[in-house]
Amino acid sequence: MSIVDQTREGDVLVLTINNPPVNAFSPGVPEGLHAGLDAAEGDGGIKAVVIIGGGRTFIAGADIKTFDLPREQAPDLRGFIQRLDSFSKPTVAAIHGTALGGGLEVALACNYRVATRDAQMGLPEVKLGVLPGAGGTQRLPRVVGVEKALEMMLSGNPIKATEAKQLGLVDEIVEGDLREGAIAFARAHADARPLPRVSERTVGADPAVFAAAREGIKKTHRGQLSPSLIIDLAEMAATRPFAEGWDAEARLFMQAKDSPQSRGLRHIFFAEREAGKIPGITKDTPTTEIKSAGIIGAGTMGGGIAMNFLSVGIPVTIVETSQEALDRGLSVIRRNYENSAKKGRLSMEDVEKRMGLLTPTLNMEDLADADIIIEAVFENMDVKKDIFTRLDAIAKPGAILATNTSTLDVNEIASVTSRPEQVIGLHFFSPANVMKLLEIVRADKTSDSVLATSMALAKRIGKVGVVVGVCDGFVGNRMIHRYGDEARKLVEEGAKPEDVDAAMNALGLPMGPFQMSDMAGLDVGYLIRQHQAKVRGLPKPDGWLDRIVEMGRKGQKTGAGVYDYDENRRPKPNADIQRLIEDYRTQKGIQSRQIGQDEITGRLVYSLVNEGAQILDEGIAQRAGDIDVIYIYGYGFPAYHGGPMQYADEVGLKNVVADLEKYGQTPAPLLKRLAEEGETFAQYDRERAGA
Ligand code: 3H9
Repeated sequence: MSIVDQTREGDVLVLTINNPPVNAFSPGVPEGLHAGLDAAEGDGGIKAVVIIGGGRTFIAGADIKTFDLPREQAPDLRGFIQRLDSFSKPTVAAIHGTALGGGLEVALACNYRVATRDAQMGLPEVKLGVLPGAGGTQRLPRVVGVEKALEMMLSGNPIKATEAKQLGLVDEIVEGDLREGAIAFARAHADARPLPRVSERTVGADPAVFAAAREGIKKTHRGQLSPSLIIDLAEMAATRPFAEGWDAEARLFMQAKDSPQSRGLRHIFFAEREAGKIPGITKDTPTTEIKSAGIIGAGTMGGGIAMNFLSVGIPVTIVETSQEALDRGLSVIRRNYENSAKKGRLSMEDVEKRMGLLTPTLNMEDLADADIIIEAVFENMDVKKDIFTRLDAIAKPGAILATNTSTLDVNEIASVTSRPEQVIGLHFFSPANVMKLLEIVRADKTSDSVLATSMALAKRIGKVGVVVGVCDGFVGNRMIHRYGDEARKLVEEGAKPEDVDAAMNALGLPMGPFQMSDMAGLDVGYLIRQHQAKVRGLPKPDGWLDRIVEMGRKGQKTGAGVYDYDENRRPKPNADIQRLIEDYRTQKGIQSRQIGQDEITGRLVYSLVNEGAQILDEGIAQRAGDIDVIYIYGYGFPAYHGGPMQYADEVGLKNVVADLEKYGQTPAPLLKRLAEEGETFAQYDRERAGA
């Protein structure tokens, strides 16, 4: 089997691409396809050509791994598409699986497209910070209309073959064998002349469509480059000759591809997939099928966790200590589902189906049959130990015993059971039914099978699972504590809280540190600081933020925290708070100074990076990429910056170290070493993976 097989089926030449797993347009593919067209051209007996994917899919796009290669070494997708578009014999794309990006662009340059009913097609380039760069911006609008093409290219989401058929993007749905159907279709159109070519079509559009799209991306893609380039190119498709749009597309594709935003998004694409790989865990590691779940605690966390299971059809038994708490928990779950139904995301029938899978109980013994039990009660070691002692007696052999703790030592929790190998941390993020991150905490004795089952479970319930080790706060919260410390210090030194938040908003985070802590509740951090000081025998903390909490301002839940809140929960700075901060500085003898946005951004992000480097060095995180995935899916760090570690790579680790030192922070040894060696976190990850 070669990378592109040529098979003659009478008067039709079938070119089958064999480049597993997703038939990306890698080196060798264009050469193979050109050879196929040469063969078809040179053989008078061949009347038509079918292009089809071997394995599970048609072409899933350009090979993203080749994006950093010098242009002459990268596979020439555009060159092949240009030839395909002017080919003298009919060409048919036979699509199954997903025709994405360059894959759909190949199909659009064929004269005809046929597809299986379950195939999907789309132009997801925007998700990688680029744009369809092989004719997609010019051809798709000419086929499906400008408005639909913009919707597809700006969302990056694929459409189903049935919709594609209605839109004219697919000529025929093949019900039986795709290959045979495509050959029959090709034969039936072998003599059609002139050959239909999308590049020869024209399309018009109301200028208002582009204005609306430009307005729309301010909300959906704030601060991003490629969406606006996509709109410019769609406008060219509607107003300029094909050749002009095609040339402009090549130029703008390179501009987008070479941007830090695209590097950030590509980094995350691969980091997310790498995060699923754990040394020592293979396809052969045994896993258990999770057919039922038990959850202890029907509060905000427990309820949210339950919804993840119910939504994918896994029955849940939920335990509380009082009927009242149980009823309250159930009604919140129901209300959440009903709200989704009101928004049209779910039918009422689905709501009932999901609620029907939920069994409320006051009796922990009812968890005896559950395949996994997740404890989601408040953060108190004694309570958790008591629960795990009881669970050990109740749960069936082989059941996974998980804790949703965000700070406590999972080893200590596991130690009270007779089966610590079955114990794991599953740290969901609030709201647990929405946030995509799941920190999977591997304790000292957690078995490989429990770990592998938990990773598979994460995928099944639509989460991105990242394996972390045991330490205070694991990866995400341990880093966010350092970030919070730095944010408070910036205000101490002279910045206003709103300036600190504004800097993070400008970076693309939906919330800055104070907006976030007001939402989470200021008393949470306050209690942690008080507790830590007590444990270390230090005096009672008396920061400016502690003083705000002591005024009774605990954040949004009390209507006021660092900010005041109106009925729409919009934060507004408060003059009294500003005075409190100024008085605080005077009392402590701090000379206030102007702090610019760059300094704020740098100090906050580098505090994350510095702690991240330490976490990496301690082996709590497996890879810098894992940390980035955690920050994007758990903390709203913009994906187009690639996460804090990738951000630091872009800035240059030498510069990060210099800035940390300038602002009085001690760089972590690993960070310092990488900076001195001129390395990046990405290189560090690659070297450790042995690549
Ligand atoms: C483009 O086309 C630009 C052009 O317009 C212009 C050029 C001039 N390249 O996701 P999975 C790997 S931009 C290289 O786990 P699934 C992936 O890393 C491209 N590798 O499977 C993983 O590797 P590993 C536009 C790729 O079944 C393995 O394949 N296209 C590519 O859950 C399996 O992937 C896209 O953006 C690629 N294009 O989902 C499509 N795609 O096993 C991006 C995948 O070593 N891809 N890999 O970890 C996807 O959306 C999903 O992978 C897909 C399959 C839906 C196809």
